[in-house]
Amino acid sequence: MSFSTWQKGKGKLGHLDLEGALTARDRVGIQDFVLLDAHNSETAFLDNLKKRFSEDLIYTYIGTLLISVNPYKELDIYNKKHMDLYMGVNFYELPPHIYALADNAYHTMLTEGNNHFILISGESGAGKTEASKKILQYYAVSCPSSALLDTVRDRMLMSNPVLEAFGNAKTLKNDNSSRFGKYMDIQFDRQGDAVGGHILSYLLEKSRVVHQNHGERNFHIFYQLVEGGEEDLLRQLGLERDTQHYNYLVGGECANVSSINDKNDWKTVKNALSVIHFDESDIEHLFGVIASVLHLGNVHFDGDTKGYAVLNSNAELRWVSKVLMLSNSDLGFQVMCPFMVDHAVYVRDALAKAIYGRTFTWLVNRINESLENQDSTRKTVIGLLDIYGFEVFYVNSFEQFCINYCNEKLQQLFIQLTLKAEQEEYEAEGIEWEPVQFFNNKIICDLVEEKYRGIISVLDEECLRPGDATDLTFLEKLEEKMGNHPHFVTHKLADKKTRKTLDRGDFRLLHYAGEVTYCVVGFIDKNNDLLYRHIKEVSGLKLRDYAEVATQFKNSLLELTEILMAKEAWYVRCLKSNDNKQSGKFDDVLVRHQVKYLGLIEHLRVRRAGFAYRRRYEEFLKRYKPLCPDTWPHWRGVAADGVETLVKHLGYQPDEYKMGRTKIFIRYARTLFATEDAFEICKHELATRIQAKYKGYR
Ligand code: AD9
Ligand code: MG
Repeated sequence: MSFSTWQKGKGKLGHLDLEGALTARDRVGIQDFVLLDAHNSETAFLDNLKKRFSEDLIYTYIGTLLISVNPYKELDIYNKKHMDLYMGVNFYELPPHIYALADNAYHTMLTEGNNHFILISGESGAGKTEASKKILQYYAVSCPSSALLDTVRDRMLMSNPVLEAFGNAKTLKNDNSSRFGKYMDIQFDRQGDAVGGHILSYLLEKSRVVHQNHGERNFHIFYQLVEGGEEDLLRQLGLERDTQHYNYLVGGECANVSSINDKNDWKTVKNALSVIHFDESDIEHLFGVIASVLHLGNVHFDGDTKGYAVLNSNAELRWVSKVLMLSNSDLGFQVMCPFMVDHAVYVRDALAKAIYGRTFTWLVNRINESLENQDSTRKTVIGLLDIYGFEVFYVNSFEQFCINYCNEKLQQLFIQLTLKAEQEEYEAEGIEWEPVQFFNNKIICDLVEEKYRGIISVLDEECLRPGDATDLTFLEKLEEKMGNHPHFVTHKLADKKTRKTLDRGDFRLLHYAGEVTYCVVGFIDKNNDLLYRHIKEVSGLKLRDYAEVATQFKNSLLELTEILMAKEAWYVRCLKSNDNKQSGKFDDVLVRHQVKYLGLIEHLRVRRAGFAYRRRYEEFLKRYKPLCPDTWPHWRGVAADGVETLVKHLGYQPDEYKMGRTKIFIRYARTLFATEDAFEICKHELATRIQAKYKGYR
């Protein structure tokens, strides 16, 4: 809004016709739910989303929260032209876009000098990773630039294809599903240049290396290497150009996927590695490790007369030693203690998983080294959080348990930062308030993570208990401890009707996003993540591996929560439009379910009844006092009175703001934008006047 419009509208800032300002293309549906007429009705909410979706308008706001509905098709809205359009423009001036959110976070960071993070959430396949890539691209292209910084920026962008190759895989939900959690800090200097970055990764799904469910694949990098690797490289690594040749690649029976071009992706990854500054020997080492895993998977054991494992052939193991640059004796052709065949296979798989897991950690560390900013001057950051989304399969195991627990934690963070904190602040500030009811999923977080009583504690106890602990004894312990919990049920505890839907080895959790039935098989083993001592010595792995996986994960999520709580939050809530990855299809039931469990209607209620913006009296007055002759250049009284004088002069209407104990609360973002515009003009006019005066003196 220009200064003149604002002046004309003075006295009725809250009643401006925002719809008139929308582009013609955006007349379909309302671009901010806060402006929707039908009060908070779920049906009106869904109708609006659907209407917009049918016009390829996948983004809608609730205030400053961005909802994104996966279109499953390429839209022509992510180009340089669009980036330029959204640069430095306020939320309400253009149709909603992920660039608008990225830009607003960036400019707030610059003006306020504080740290921010963007929480991207939604279930598997909803579009989180795509959203995070678009934000990163926006910063890379739009922020000021210099030759030196271009290198940092290129590296930041190129870290994506590398981490996706090693950490993403095709699942039944998503052809490019993140199988690790990722938090990336982008560091900016005072001028707003992106000068460095740092990545934290969370619990990689290592079990995928040795086993894939039907219709799923191993991590992309294996197929990329086999399909796209140069002839010389494959020869050097002893690999065949045939994914079907490798046991670790055939489990899911779907090596070829129409949406994935492994050959091209190989080139992208190779190029990305060189941008990140991997030299030839790093690359040789890296793919040596990947090849070693493929060879390991082809190591076969026969049983001797007593059933002990005997190597079927030495050839594969020789290749493992060669590509890992070990001597043959290191990898033990003569195993010290005899294993039964099953046991030998188990040890082989454990080694493959450990090697891959360590390589992934090494890769993240190397990327971090290349993104590190040497300059010690003060920097502010925008953190991007893109984790694996909530997922439910036909069979759910330890991995889904960890992933879904992580999603519970993020939902809890969202609740704490928005619904709960918001309402508590009104109370603390003495603002009249009608509380909005919402489902608080803390009860489920506690069920999983509470010390001594939670599922993770029970699991650890079983893992550490000497003797005969098994997955089933773990389940029994759970039944003893959780018996009456309203979000926990097993075959034994269930009523007659529910019992039919559960096997004896299952437990079911009633998550915030829906019910998930977990099969306990493998929980103890995966939580232990044991590697035999002598194998660790050979592979240089440390005994630190002996730590309970779920507890480590829990602690890392706790640390993450602390990192995030110290920053200002922005939210992107991604919705899946349908379960078949079909372009342009809007499945009402599926979307309604997500809208419900993500608490979007509650969020809208709080937003509507609440205030878009608040600022301490002192800060508000300091910034805007030039806008009123009574407060400029000094206000000698109490700050709150100064603010009251100032906003009355600006023509704020009584419904537009409230005076709290320490802060002013402004109901509509547009009121603040108008004030901000007036401030800019005022600054400009002041500067022009000073210049003119100066000229006059000369
Ligand atoms: V998971 O939790 O990692 O399994 P994500 O990350 O939420 O999941 P992802 O971003 O990978 O989902 O999106 C899944 C697929 O949806 C992509 O591969 C695209 O084919 C498609 N997608 C998502 N967002 C967009 C978009 N803005 N435009 C076009 C999109 N296609
Ligand atoms: Mg993802």
